[in-house]
Amino acid sequence: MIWEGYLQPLYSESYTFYVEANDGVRVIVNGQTVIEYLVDSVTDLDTHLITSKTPITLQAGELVPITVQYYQNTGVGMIALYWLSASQSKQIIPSTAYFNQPSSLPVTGISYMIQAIDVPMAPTDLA
Ligand SMILES: [Ca+2]
Repeated sequence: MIWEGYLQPLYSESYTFYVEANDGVRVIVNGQTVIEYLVDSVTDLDTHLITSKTPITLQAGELVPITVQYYQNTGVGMIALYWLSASQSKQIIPSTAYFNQPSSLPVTGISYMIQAIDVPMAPTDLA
């Protein structure tokens, strides 16, 4: 699954990104891969909490392209994306900071935390 869009930070500061995921994830901000952990989680109860290797400097109010690539293998699937800077407390990035297009209004009405549980297949032969 791939999400593509734009982020609008509040501060002209160096940002660190965090992803909590089950299973694998890659995050690209402004063309720079900041998180890459394409690894299955060990169990359904386990999530990876990955911190970006290198902080990335963003400008207040300027839209920066972001791509999140995610895959779910088996069992539970979830992903949450966080950010942190000197003035920005660590939080799940709110929908008001996401834009579909550089000139559009913020994305609204969409949850950016996804949790899904595999539904076992029903037996097909009950004879
Ligand atoms: Ca999983």
